[in-house]
Amino acid sequence: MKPISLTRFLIQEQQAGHINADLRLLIEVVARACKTIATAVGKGALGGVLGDAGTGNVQGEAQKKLDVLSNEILLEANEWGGHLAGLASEEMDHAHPIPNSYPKGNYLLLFDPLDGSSNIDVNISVGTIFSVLHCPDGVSEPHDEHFLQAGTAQVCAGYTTYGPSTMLVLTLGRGTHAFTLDREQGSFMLTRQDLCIPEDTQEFAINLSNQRHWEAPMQHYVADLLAGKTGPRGKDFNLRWVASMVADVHRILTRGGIFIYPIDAKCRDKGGRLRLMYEANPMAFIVEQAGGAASTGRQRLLDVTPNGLHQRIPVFLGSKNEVAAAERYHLQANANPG
Ligand code: AFP
Repeated sequence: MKPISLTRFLIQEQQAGHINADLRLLIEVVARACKTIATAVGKGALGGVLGDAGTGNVQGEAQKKLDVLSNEILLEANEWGGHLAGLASEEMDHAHPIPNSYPKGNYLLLFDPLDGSSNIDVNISVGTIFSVLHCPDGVSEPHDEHFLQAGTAQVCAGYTTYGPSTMLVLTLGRGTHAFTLDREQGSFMLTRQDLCIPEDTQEFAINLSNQRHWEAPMQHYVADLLAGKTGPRGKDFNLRWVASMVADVHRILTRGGIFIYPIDAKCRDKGGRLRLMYEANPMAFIVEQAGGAASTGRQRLLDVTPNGLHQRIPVFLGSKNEVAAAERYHLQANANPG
């Protein structure tokens, strides 16, 4: 049977009363913007958009030209449609209100316009991550604080991965589904409905070069993974680390695994490496809706109450039994400190 398009999928969701017209429009607009980003990323050196932009973002990170371009593409696509009250991005210091010259809607859109951008110049998959919240009632000019809602408040989350194929992975709170871009038609087509992450895994994703900076429970947990079949876990594990969260999470959604970016001595004063609002929360929603789990190592990630738009957080996500195993090392350490 011919796969249905994203548009038809969203119309069916609206006809079933699961989403309204504004949310359908929002997702269509974001998907269209991601197609534009896919074209720019796909040009590589021919597009004159590789390399550094010569600017820095609020994170203190050097911006790639494609970071800036992707951010502009998402801003321009979403400002005028009347579905949003405001936007927030990894690449912008503060929330971006919808200009008064445009109609406003009731949704807040947060995004990392190009995650993994340090991989751009070496032609490794990168992606766009987005999250949708309700704008609080009575707020017409949303500021940073209006975005600070727990991950459980998300109405939609998704990412696009710009890899060998361009794929959009989406959850509306009723399962997680994958769409593949048909480059001839220019449409995202539903290629995987109700993704289901295997509960157990033998594959973990972590930047092992930080091992000496980890807290004791992390040292212990990973040492037991590396001990393999003859160690406490009784099975061998494989390691994969793309250093592009979208690529690592997409692999885990497809075949299982656990992705970890823990607190370590290098990032402790910042609260972690990955950002809560537009990286960890949308990915946690997507993973939970695919039967996986997402944790800070000590609590469910979606329950965290945000305290800053660019707040960072430790992330453990993927196969739920493996996330639970990693949590046990941390909870046992809490129970028996020292
Ligand atoms: P960039 O967007 O700066 O490449 O960072 C990517 C990322 O936020 C996430 O996608 C990766 O999992 C993680 O950082 C990689 O971090 P390390 O470079 O410290 O391994």
